[in-house]
Amino acid sequence: DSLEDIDTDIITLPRYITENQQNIKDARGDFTLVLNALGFAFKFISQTIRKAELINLVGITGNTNSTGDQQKKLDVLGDEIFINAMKGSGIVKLLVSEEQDDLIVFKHNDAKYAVCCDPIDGSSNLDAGVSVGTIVSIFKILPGSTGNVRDILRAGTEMVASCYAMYGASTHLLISMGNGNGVQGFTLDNNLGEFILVYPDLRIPPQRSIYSINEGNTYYWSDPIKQFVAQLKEPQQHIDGKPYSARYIGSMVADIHRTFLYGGLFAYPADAKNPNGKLRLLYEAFPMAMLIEQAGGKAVNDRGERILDLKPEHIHDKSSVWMGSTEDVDAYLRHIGKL
Ligand code: AHM
Ligand code: MG
Repeated sequence: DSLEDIDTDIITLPRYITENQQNIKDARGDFTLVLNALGFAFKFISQTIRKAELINLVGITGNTNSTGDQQKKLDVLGDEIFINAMKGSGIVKLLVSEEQDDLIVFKHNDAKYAVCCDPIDGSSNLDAGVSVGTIVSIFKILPGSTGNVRDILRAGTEMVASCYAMYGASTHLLISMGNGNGVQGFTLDNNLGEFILVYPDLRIPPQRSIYSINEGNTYYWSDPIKQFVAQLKEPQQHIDGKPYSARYIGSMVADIHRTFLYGGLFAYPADAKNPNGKLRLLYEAFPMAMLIEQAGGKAVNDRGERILDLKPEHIHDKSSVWMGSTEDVDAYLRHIGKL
């Protein structure tokens, strides 16, 4: 590479936000502060995960989190990093974290945003070096509110932004500011310490014969879901008589990231063990549904209802999910008679 090949006019995350400020829902300068704090949290968690193997952080702490899963040291650290970054921004009033039973209310009087997050999603995969991520939804607190749970128990359509960071071979960040602004994909340049725009206006392919589901749960599924998945494994007319391929990492961010780039269908349906599915509405289903829709895809629950129209009753509510390429989600909707 010669020096002439170096692009000196790259678009960093702060630059993207500054240049697109007029298109961002409700955003003045203060939304930039939220994004700066998020960017910092993602970099910090990314570094910590990469260090973890070396300094032997990996292991069970012995505590369990609010959802009863075994909690690992990295979950605790990721959670602390995230909470402190949001607190430090001075602009976030409310925070929901998968790792905290209760809503966190910060003291900043004029803070305007509510953030919901899963600090390290897919953490059961960490020891195997599989990609994990942080998933985030952002709401603006209601006019006149001083910050309480009603600012958060709202339909997904009211999010002002959502994003996820994936800590893989590199650290990727996909973000949507809603309002038809689409999805922007950034990759962390470790030397610069900046997220660089590498996938502007990412679109999800309209169809791809890939399904991503934990088929080990088949026994617990309802008959319509068993039938639908069985059918995917039969020759499909619309794809030259080939059946679908199975891809399941078991780390939502990684499975969704592949779905963004290649297309296909990701699902976590309800089953006899998890009557509302496994994934959390506020910080897993909502942000992913917003990103998927903004990229041209679809996201529904088992009953075929649009995820973003759902409204949680409790901060840790769950939802079944079917999301990804429009035509593949439509195949499910047709199967259940909703299209
Ligand atoms: P977590 O938030 O405790 O990490 O669980 C969420 C993860 C998702 O990343 C993934 O899609 C799903 O759980 C996998 O669940 P399963 O192991 O039941 O297939
Ligand atoms: Mg999770």
